[in-house]
Amino acid sequence: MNRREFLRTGAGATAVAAAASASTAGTAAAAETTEVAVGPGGNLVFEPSKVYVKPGDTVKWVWESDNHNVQVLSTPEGAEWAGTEGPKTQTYNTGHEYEHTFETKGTYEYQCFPHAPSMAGQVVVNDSGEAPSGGANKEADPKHMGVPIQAHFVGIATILAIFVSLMFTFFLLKYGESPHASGGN
Ligand SMILES: [Cu+2]
Repeated sequence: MNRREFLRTGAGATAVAAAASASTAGTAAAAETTEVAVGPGGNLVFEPSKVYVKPGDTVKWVWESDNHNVQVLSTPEGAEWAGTEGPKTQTYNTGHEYEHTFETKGTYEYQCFPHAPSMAGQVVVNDSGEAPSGGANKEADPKHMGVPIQAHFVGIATILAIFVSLMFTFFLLKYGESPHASGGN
């Protein structure tokens, strides 16, 4: 291979690599890994207990105390997730790491079998990888999850009510007295 051929090949390879990385960036936008501490400080919790990720993102559980596992309770339809290896009584100790890449959107529920039901967590896979209402609150209380829709409904109902009463007032002022007034004549 002479120098010119080498340069041409090099340029070609660079172009191919650039194209490949460009198309990779276009299709799989920055897959991320979210860490969940397992039993931090000896507390029987997953921290954070609820995480939001995008399809293709990975959640990595890192054991910070002993005798815990990740037992899957439910997955979205069509999704497969087995949790930590072995039977549900199989536990792992400090330093253990377990990770899973989530592809299917929806809510995944899991618990630590020996410390259930209090030691439990959720993985929510959605397009944004953020909590639904603004994203700031990653620890949204599940009891409040239905509120945004109701809040929208109340807001729309309030606007409608104001509009209707304004229209009522308008027509009352414009036409309201005329039947009585003319009838009185
Ligand atoms: Cu546990």
